[in-house]
Amino acid sequence: MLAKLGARYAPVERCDASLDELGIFADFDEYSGGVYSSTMELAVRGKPTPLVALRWSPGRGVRVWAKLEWFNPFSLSVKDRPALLILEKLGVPRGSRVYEASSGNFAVALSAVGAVLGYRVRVYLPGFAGGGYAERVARLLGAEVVVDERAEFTPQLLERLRRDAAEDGAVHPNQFTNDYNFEAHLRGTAREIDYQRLRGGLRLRGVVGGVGTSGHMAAVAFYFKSRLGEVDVVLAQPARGEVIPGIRRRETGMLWLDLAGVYDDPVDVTLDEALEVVAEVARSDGILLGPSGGAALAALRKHCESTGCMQGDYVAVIPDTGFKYLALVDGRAEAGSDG
Ligand code: E1U
Repeated sequence: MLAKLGARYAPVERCDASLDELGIFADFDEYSGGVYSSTMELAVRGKPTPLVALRWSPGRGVRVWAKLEWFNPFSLSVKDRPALLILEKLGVPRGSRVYEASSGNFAVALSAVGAVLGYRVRVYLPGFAGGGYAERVARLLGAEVVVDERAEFTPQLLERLRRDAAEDGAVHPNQFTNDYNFEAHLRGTAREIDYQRLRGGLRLRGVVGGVGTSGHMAAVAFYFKSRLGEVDVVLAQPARGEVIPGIRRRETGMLWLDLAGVYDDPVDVTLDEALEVVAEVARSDGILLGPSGGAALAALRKHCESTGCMQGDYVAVIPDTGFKYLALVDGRAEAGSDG
């Protein structure tokens, strides 16, 4: 260490070597970008989010690449993309009221963009999201939060939201039916994966993810079916009676899966199965996926075991980080390791 600092004799009181001589500038050009004039610019232009090969694998010959969507700066999730595009296209004037239903991440993304653009945001969350990261972060961002304990999944909040929005003259972006949700992922998430697979020399065999509104996985499936023809699309949904934050069962209503030519039902995954994979990946790769990311990989493993996977590369979209769900992730992972 002392030699690296240019020391001829120890102890060193002063380092005579210049930064140049220390080789600090040797690989200065490896940075590209990284400077943004505002958080909005970072959210729009700070792309692509990383695609990283995992040591974790569902079986021999299958390599999984994780697209880490928690690198989006506002909601630390895949939901920055639709929130930004939808609000841009709506062109809502400053000071307007904006109401939206969400299971968590879209609420945070909208609250963050609303804080920057000067909207009065109100978000409606279903019971299971109450007290979690979304309620607390959205409030910190200045949004009003309504938690409806009776709602088991997000679309059940829409009737009340529409009534309130009509009374208050609020704008309702409606992530569930707004096609800019799908488009944000077609132009963003899917195109980035395409660029990254070409850069990384991937033999892309399949794409994997969970479904809520279906915006991101319908776009990714549509993109790669159009571009490559033969590609496995493996989707995860919670098994009946299970709650996995951010994803829900197909029959609760999703607009874009048919459009994307995805007719097979998603693979059923329990919360325990999802969290088991979260714990496995934490120990194999040192990163903590959110439960829906764990569900996506659990669905891939089931798919490989039942239908068989092609040899080659699968890209899994990981919507957010397990750091948001520590009580959930920690409790189950601990239980798993004890048993
Ligand atoms: O339709 P929901 O309410 O189940 O989810 C919508 C959305 C939200 O309001 O934040 N969340 C989607 C989501 C997510 O937060 C996580 C952690 N994983 C997966 C998804 C599914 O993404 P989508 O593109 O299908 O909405």
